[in-house]
Amino acid sequence: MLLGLIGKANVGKSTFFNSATDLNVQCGNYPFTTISANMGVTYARVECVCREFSVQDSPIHSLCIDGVRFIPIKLMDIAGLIPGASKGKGLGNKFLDDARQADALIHVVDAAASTDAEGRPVTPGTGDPAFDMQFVEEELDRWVASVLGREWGKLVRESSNQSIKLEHAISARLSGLSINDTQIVSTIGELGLSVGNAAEWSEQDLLKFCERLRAKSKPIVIAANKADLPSAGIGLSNIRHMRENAIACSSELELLLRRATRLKMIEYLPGDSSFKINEAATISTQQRHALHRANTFLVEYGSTGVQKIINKAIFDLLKLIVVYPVEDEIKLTDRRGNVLPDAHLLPASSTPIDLAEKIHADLAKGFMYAIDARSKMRLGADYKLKNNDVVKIVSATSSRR
Ligand SMILES: Nc1nc2c(ncn2[C@@H]2O[C@H](COP(=O)(O)OP(=O)(O)OP(=O)(O)O)[C@@H](O)[C@H]2O)c(=O)[nH]1
Ligand SMILES: [Mg+2]
Repeated sequence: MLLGLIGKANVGKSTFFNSATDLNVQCGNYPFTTISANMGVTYARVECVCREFSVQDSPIHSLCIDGVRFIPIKLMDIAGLIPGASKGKGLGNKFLDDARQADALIHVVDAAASTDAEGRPVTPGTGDPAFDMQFVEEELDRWVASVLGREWGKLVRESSNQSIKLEHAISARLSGLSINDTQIVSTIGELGLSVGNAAEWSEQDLLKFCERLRAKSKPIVIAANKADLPSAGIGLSNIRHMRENAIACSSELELLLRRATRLKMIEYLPGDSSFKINEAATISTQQRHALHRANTFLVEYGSTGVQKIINKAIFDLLKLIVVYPVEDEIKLTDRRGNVLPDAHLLPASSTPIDLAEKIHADLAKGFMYAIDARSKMRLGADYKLKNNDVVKIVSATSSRR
């Protein structure tokens, strides 16, 4: 699973990326700072099951701090776009090609209206975040439409001559969007279009069709960034007018809090609603001032918004669940005695075989059954895993691992 950061040029995508991954890619107050996509790892924040089981865990790949578990997921920072990107303007299709790989998108918007449509800095409050938001999504839709439109006549002809179902021809052409035939058929139905007269679809029909397909295959959460700037008030309400579940955030303040945490000036976990200053640390007046700014933001918004946005993408858009595999269902350990060693993010309808597959292909090959650590009941191959399940996989091949 991969989350992608998209948005107009110069809205703070790379700052969001750095704040969420602890990496340090280039940021700058001008458009097209990022040219090639950056890849990193961020984390979902959940309440760990260690408290429920009253165990002291020792995770390996994920992280548990005082009962708060951080589970890794890949995050991609993508080049910015400007109006006309689907026709190649700015960095054009490069951006769109990268966006295609993501399973869900975080659309970063400059809520402070401090940049024009092409990402150039302007007096804060004079930009138009609502317009930006609309054009970015339209560019995505137009790009899908251009991929399909280029070959529409050919696809329709092939599907009637060679009796390939049209939905199949479409899903094959849009393979990067990971959209299935059923979704395509249901979208055609929702729009009152028909497969029978696909040759007659207007350009507008095709665009509407692509808009729906894109929304289904690349769900989006809006990150109303730069919400720390005074000019963000109006921008935020305009954004929320269009998308009421947009989340206000300040990537810059999240970055600041993480750096202060690394320097041991404060105690703070990503997603926290407050932080504690370590009075023994040496903190300059300027640093205290910056921390005060962050605190004011947390009091007003409840958090910096960065973790909330990542969690929304993982749990609301992708509807992933958290599952803890163990080798000993009594002690909840792996073979080395690590307690609750791992937590995995899996699609909601996953089975124990899917979990085994994620751990090791061999484990899945010899799958016999799984054991639920809570009930100690056996779970079959077709059991649908639930959020926070702790399971042992019993496999004929497990001893070879
Ligand atoms: N005040 C404030 N400034 C921010 C915030 N996030 C980013 N910025 C500033 O916005 C400018 C652009 O940041 P980047 O992260 O480079 O933006 P980008 O969207 O990656 O830009 P491109 O790669 O050029 O598309 C920089 O000057 C950042 O310091 C924020 O939350 N608050
Ligand atoms: Mg960038």
